[in-house]
Amino acid sequence: MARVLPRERIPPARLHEAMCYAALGGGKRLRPALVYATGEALGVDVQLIDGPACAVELIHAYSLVHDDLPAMDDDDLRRGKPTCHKAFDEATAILAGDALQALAFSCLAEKPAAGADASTRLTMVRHLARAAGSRGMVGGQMMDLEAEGQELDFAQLENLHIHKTGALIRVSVLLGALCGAQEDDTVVQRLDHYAKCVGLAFQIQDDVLDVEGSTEELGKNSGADQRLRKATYPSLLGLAEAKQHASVLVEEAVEALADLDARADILRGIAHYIVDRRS
Ligand code: GRG
Repeated sequence: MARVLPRERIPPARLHEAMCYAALGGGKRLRPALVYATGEALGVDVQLIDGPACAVELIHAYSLVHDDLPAMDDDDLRRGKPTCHKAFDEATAILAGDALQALAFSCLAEKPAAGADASTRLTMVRHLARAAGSRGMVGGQMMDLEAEGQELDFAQLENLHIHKTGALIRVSVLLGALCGAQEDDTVVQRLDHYAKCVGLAFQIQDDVLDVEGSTEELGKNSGADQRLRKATYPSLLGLAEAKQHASVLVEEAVEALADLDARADILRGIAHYIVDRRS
């Protein structure tokens, strides 16, 4: 990530500083971990997966910068530090997010991934664009904004999160898989099922932590969902049932990997980590 980001001192320095601040300032790195772990499960040399791994994390970093803006969630704390627009200013944060998104696609186009010929790289670009755009994450964010103060039923809430959080998690696994297999291989379908389950479980745990976690543990303000009157899994199902639902999804995710050998253990570990994590 540090290698692909522009140097902070190169003009426009303030923009480059804001990009590095947003992208290199911590975080769990879940999405790139999924890209690497999926490659590992398929026997791909993980050293060769940096391009897609950086691409998904850069999209994620941009989404957090924009999500924290006053026009969206209006948050002042992210990863234990002032949000990008607080550390810089709103206009710089918007531009930094825009530039991080563009950089993500250049990582796929310019940095050869393992086994990725030009046509596979084009497939990766197509999938990432869809997952990040209006039929994926950004579409989910729009649904989220429209749902503020509304009552959602379970299917509507799930659909929102399949887009807002799930799409990027799902494409992370897919990009890792494309480094070692063809799009229509059965193993890719199984990995995709794993990713769908893990994406939803991740969001449920995120909702649970927003209720149970402290601002200090999370590195972001806890209780934000209630303040913004957002529909969440705990508000819809209750805390205990939300946790139970997440555990069932994790089991389903691990089952989807049944045909894979011990090289898929990191993916199995990530599935469990998703619901055990405290931040
Ligand atoms: C603004 C274009 C745009 C999209 C925003 C992803 C997203 C869509 C908003 C983030 C808001 C949020 C709290 C979503 C819930 C799940 C989520 C993505 C949490 C943050 O991801 P983590 O926990 O963050 O992986 P770290 O900091 O660990 O990388």
